Amino acid sequence: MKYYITTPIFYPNSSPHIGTAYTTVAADALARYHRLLGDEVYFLTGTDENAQKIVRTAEANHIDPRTYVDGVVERFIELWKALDISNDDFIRTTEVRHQKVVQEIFTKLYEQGDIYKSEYSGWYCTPCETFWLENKLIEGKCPNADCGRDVELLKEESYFFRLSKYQDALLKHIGEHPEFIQPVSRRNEMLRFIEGGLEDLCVSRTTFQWGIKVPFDPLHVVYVWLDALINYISALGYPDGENYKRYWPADVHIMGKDIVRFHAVIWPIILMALDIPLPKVIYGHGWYLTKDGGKISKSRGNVQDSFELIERYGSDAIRYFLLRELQVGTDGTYSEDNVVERLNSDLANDFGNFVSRSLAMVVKYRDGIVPRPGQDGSQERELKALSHEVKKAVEKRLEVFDPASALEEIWRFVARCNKYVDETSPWVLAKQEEQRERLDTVLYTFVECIRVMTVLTAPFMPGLPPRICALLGVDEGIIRWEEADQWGILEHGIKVQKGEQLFPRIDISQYTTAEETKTVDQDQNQGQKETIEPVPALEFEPIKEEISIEDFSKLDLRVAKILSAEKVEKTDKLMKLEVEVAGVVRTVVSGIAKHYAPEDLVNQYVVLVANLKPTKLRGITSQGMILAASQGDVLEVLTVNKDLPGGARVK
Ligand code: ME8
Repeated sequence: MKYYITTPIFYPNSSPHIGTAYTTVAADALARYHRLLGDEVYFLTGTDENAQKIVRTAEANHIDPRTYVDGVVERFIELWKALDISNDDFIRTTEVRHQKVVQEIFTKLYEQGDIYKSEYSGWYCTPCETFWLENKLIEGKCPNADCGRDVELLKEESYFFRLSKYQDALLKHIGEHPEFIQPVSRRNEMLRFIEGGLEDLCVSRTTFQWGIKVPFDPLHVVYVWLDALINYISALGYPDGENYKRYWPADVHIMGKDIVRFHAVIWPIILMALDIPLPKVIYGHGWYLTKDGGKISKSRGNVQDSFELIERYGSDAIRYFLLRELQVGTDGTYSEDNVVERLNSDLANDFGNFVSRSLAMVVKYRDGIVPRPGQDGSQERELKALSHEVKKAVEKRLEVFDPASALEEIWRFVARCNKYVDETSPWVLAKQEEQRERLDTVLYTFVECIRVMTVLTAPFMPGLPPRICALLGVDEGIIRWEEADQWGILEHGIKVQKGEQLFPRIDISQYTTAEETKTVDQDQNQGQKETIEPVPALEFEPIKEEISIEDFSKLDLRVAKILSAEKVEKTDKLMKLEVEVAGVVRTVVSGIAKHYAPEDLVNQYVVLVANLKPTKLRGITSQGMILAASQGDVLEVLTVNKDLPGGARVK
């Protein structure tokens, strides 16, 4: 069986974050699961680069869009690598292979009359890259529930795509294929939306030139969504490529609920107009929200560095958290505390502990040699029956794209394994010679339980099979889905090792104190805390009261580029600065005028406290504060000399 699965192609207008990572990890788990089933899988992800917002962000950073996207795309590729994403291809919409297909399709649709030229007069939301009719706006702003930002009035000559012509055919398709849009809540939303009437869609822009040119009218660039959706077939080499013939139609397009509308309306209509089969499923998952309920998103700036998280907790733990926490059809809450909680309870206590306890007993009672088992008792029979039940349940859950429930099922088995250790009490059996065979059965069952757990979790935590196989002294060929619930797969006589904890428990407070007060046990001061020489108290301001890492993390420090500087009239201390940070220009009033001439500051990259409440100084609203070091009469503004753009985080 072939299985073609895709993620959205993400806008590289800033680095990927934990929300973007969710979709990609979910698609990866499904791709890995299907590979384990023996399916021929093609897994596609990539980046959507021809958007107006890319032009805007690049302009704000004073670099050309191409250089800008090249840098950010590199971050996406690195993150997917760090998260063990097993995509078969990565498509960039700035690649010629994609542009060629978009141009061919645009021309074909124009020639057959599905695209026509007219004039667009209406509104555009650049953050959402969406056209809006006046009557859809809410108080003059973008009506998208998660956006609500300013829209711009557009009046330009444009090409239009006849969505309206295909409305009935689309409704018919959705009616006949209840599985087409999932979960059902999204299907209902889409039905209501389409039944409300489809307007023809504006599919070209003339007010900027970044993008794919309309081949027969190069003043126009193709509207980013028409261009982006085509990636799912251009990457396969549509119309003649072998991969296209082999893998299309897609088995599932996975995405967040925000963009289901584009995939459930524009995309099927493009395909219908081209007379190409439609994808089998469009699946829209919920969002990861922060603790205070806001969506994690680039534009809200509430994004935590994913690389840091992976380094701290490991890719498997982050993958596990992301997949376990977002329940089907709802939104999930992301916070680092929640990650630690899941890691400690599910991974360290339940999974890791079972593996280390049981292997330690094989080492202790049988020198690490897995013994030949005797007859099963009722506990082994119960375990085996549960493994069949759980494997079936996982398959069912994954058929409906629900990794959270699949993991919940697997943890029923993990919990049963832990209970088995307590019930069988090998430490008691080990004291009774007549129980030798019973202990052999229990120890053998332990390692088989580890194998079952490893196969079942392999799609979700791909880092585990190599680690566990190394502990068991076997090759990764034992990771076979169809054998997950068969028993007696591992040969007796193999030699196992206890190894290190798979998931060491994390103590978040210890983690932060360890960072703050480094103990230097490795060198000659073994075990002693680093001591700081006391400093003459009078000369320096006393060090302030301790704060927690949480308090510190409330500060949003950013690199900011000084665009202009002028002294504030009638003061000798204040300087008015215009700084550029994350594509936005802000005014900051700073008490540095005695120490700098304005021309010394322009073009310097400084550190800005970006989330300080604005305040008025001499009638000027100051939006933040720049950092400077000072002692006595000396003051120096902190500057950043490496090539970092305005907007880069300082931590
Ligand atoms: O929309 N929780 O790109 P995009 C869960 N280029 N998922 C989240 C999330 C969150 N907080 N934030 C983002 C685009 N996502 C277009 C797609 S496809 C032909 C073109 C995920 O960079 C989720 O999958 O804005 C969402 O749909 C996607 O990122 C939006 O990514």
